[in-house]
Amino acid sequence: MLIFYHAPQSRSATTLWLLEELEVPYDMQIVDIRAEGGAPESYRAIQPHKKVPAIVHDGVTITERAAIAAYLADTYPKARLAPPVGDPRRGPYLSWLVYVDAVIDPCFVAKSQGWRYPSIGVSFGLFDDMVRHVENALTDYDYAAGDQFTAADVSLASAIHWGLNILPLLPERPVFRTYLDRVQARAGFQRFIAKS
Ligand SMILES: N[C@@H](CCC(=O)N[C@@H](CS)C(=O)NCC(=O)O)C(=O)O
Repeated sequence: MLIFYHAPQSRSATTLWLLEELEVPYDMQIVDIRAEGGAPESYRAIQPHKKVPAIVHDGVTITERAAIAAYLADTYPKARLAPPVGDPRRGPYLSWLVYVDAVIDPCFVAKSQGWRYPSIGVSFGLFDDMVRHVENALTDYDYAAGDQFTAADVSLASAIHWGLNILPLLPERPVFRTYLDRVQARAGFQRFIAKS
């Protein structure tokens, strides 16, 4: 039994897309994070900061989007969205999965808030370094972890989409657009759009 806690047009959309790529059954619970005062206090028992996404799988609660993605992709290997232990793509895959939430997301927040900070001593580093890293990676390879679409691409493409089209604060790069076109042509993405 898989319960998915979601709020439309939020970071949990990434998890919704991943679930549609995996093609597994789930029970979606909408969390009203935009209510006055945020989500209900009772939801804190699932997510301590009252944020989405969260999942409960067979009675076990998993929070943090990157952890949820890694957990789901490993739990449902039939979809082949996680290179297995021993596969040389496993390292890059995990690095990108975490990089999206540990570096890209806070870089977006810092940029949108107009924060100024030194390059040394801030864990997520500088926005321009992040842009260069993502551009270089997508110039070298079709997908985050190389030649194969993985759960890391769901996260990376979601971040690029938000950065280019929603916020928007990511500079235009041809590889960002061709990458989005490539991953958004997938049937899993179309199923996700139909459920959004
Ligand atoms: N570190 C969390 C962040 C999730 C997050 O920021 N979720 C936002 C949605 S965009 C949220 O639930 N916000 C509601 C709130 O802050 O009360 C994760 O990666 O899962």
